Amino acid sequence: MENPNRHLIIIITTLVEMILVFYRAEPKSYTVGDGEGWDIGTNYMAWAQPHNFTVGDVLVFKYVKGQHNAYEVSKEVYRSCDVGNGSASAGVLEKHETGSDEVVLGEARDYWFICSFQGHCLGGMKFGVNVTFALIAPPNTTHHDDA
Ligand SMILES: [Cu+2]
Repeated sequence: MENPNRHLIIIITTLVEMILVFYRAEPKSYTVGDGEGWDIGTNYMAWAQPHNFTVGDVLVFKYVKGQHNAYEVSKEVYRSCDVGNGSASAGVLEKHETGSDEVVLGEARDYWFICSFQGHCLGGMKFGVNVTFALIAPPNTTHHDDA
C-alpha cells in the first residue's frame, strides 16, 4: 500500500538537500588589505566594498604582533574608535591579537573591525562587512574576452 505522505517526503527531502548544497558553498578566505596586510595607510572600506562576503568566509588579518590588533566591535565603537575599557559592555565583541588572525564570518549580519592601538582606528584601520547567506550558488562564469 502506498504511503500517502510519500510525495511530501520526497519534496521535503529535496528541499533539505538543496539547502545543504547552498550551505556547503565553498568558503572563501580573504586577506584583509591583500598584499598590504593590516596596517596604517590602507583604505579598508575601499578594500572590503567590492567583496560579497557570505557565511563561512574567513577574514585573515596579517600584521606584526604587538603593533596592531583586530578587534571586532559594535557599530558605535567602529564609528567612534573609542574602545573604552575594552570590555564587551564597552562594545568590544572579540579580540584578535596573534598577528595572523583567522576570523570566521559565521553569521549573516554586519561585522565591524578596528585596530585598537592609539590613533590607528582614526588613522583608517577600520572597516565593516555585511555578511549574507550564500543563497544563490556562485555562477560558473565563463569569461568571454572578445577584445
Ligand atoms: Cu594598528
